[in-house]
Amino acid sequence: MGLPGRLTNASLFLLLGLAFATGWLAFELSGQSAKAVLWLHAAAGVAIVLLVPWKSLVARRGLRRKRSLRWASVVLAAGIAVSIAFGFVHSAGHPNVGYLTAMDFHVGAAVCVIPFLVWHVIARPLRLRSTDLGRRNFLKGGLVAASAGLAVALLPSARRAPTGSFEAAYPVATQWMFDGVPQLDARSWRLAAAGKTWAYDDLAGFSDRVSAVIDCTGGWYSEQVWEGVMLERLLPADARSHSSVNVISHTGYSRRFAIDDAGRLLLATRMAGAALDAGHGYPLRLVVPGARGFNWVKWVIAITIDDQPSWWQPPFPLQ
Ligand SMILES: Nc1nc2c(c(=O)[nH]1)N[C@H]1C(S)=C(S)[C@@H](COP(=O)(O)O)O[C@H]1N2
Ligand SMILES: [Mo]
Repeated sequence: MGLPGRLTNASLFLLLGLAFATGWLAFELSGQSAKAVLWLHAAAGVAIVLLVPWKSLVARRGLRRKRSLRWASVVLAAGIAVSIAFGFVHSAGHPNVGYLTAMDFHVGAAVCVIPFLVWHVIARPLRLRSTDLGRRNFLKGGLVAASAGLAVALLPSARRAPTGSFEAAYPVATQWMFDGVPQLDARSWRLAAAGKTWAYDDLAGFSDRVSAVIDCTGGWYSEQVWEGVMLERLLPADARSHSSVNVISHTGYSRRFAIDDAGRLLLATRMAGAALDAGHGYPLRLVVPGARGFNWVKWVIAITIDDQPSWWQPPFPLQ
């Protein structure tokens, strides 16, 4: 069963685009809404693997032509191979590889190949012809897509959380990227919330309780009982006339939320009945039921409300 090289190339390009788009989107989603997106993501990965025999014919022909920058094509192929391999490692149930997680390698390699992929399609443009899109090739494409979709059902990750995360014993501390763990002293710590200042003991006196799953994009989740004060209680009565609420960490890390979502945000001083420890955000951390871990700002020191739209922030934290 042959596929024309041109069609193989165009399909791979589309599949890589799909894998990138669904990968990033899945990082923003949690719970059931992530499921379909991750299914597509995994199926795109499997389909790329299924196309390797055809692509290797194309690539062998290309390499023989000794064009300039051949090494860049090799780096691109190797990067994609590493990313996909660690995607399978994660889905097969091996969260950690040395100090890093399989997800670190999976995402890291994918991000590194972006410039190489852009270069590749500029230097070796796709040349699809209308004759490539005949009925037989559509059937072959459908067969690849169906096999990929079925293969995903066989992956162990299909039987985990909808995000593919493992249920984990709660790790010591997980950072998005570069934040350190500040050692804060609750006696001098203050929370500035929309014009009012709160001391730790004021907040520790509340006992609003929420059971919620923290699901980190690194690939683990844990359900815990969080206790503290519903954020809305600290806002002025007219808060709802504003658009968004910004929750800011001692480290400068911050996340913004629509004011209509403020009602489900909890500022926690305790987890599982005990005061938070430094790694988990002591003295105060945000709990955002239904949202990925990177929204759960730790070491909160300030809360502001304003009229900027809630999406007025980088889609992912930058630190
Ligand atoms: N200030 C700050 N808050 C943060 C982070 C960070 O790097 N800095 N990482 C986030 C990420 S990615 C996750 S998954 C959770 C992890 O919380 P934990 O360390 O209590 O498990 O904290 C979030 N809050
Ligand atoms: Mo995370």
